[in-house]
Amino acid sequence: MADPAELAAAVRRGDRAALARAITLVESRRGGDAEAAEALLQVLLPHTGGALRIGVTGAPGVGKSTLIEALGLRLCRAGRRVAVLAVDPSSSVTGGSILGDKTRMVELSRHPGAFVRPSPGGDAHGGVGARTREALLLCEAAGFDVVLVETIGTGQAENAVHAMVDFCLLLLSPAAGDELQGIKRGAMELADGVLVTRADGDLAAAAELVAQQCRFALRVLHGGEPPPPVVAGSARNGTGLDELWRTIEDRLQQARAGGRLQARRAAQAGAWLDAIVQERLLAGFLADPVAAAELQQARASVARGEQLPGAAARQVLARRWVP
Ligand SMILES: Nc1nc2c(ncn2[C@@H]2O[C@H](COP(=O)(O)OP(=O)(O)OP(=O)(O)O)[C@@H](O)[C@H]2O)c(=O)[nH]1
Ligand SMILES: [Mg+2]
Repeated sequence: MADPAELAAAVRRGDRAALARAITLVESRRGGDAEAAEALLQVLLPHTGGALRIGVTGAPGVGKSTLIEALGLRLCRAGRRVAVLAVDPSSSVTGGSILGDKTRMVELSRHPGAFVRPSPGGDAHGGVGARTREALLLCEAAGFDVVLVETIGTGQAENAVHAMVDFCLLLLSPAAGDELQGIKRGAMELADGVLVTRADGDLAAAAELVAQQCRFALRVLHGGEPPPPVVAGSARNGTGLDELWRTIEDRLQQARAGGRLQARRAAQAGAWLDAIVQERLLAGFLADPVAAAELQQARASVARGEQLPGAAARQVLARRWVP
């Protein structure tokens, strides 16, 4: 592996192979790579922050990849540089180098203005990759001005992606019929905007109807606040995609002008720090064999009903300042 300064310089030049290597480095779990990854990110940090960070969520099969490819191509043709971080649930099996379904985003992947990167879908990370945040920063350092993050459509995906993007776009399909009743309130609450897909062919009218219902639901949900925008569109024939993008850009422009974008990113960085501290405290604790054994005993005692969890936890923790 090249030294961090060299790799950083290559990433900054927009060298795709270097960017891919850099992402592989931050995703690596090999001993020693963590330090190299940290050094790399530290060097590149001043060059990050320049992209519009957009998360795309929605139920499995709703059309996230299709939308990202269609929207990404439009943006590339308009001269933007677009990076896509897609969590590929199958790549933890295949080794993380190819998209599970190779037919997806093929055209976008070939566009010189685009970079498409599938990442292993870590199961513990709520529908985004374990290192998606780091990958996002690397894409920014490489000069991409739009980064699209596709999640696995799982229950936790909205939370996880919301914690790292400027704008969380929720996709709804009119095909599901009672879609609005079925969609979790949490997903709606976290959405910064909604696209009702498949507004083409037979479903065009249904999509408009779902969009109207959705606008109403969001107005109620957000009380007096301006509700997130809802657009009906089609990734297949491109209807509504220009409107969708204009809306997203307008919102982000307003958020920037009002200081909300900077505040959101600052809060995200703080929460990211907290999550790492918690993760490392726990890992440090469990790596201590004595602590792990005591925890095991405490668990048995609690299971037998001899102790309350609160008291047992206090005992386990009392004898050590967790590193
Ligand atoms: N008619 C129509 N079909 C669409 C549209 N968008 C997606 N589809 C179809 O819906 C199917 C699923 O699309 P994907 O883009 O793979 O959905 P996804 O949300 O990325 O799926 P997962 O990543 O597996 O959760 C594909 O067969 C698409 O062709 C659309 O706007 N109109
Ligand atoms: Mg997909």
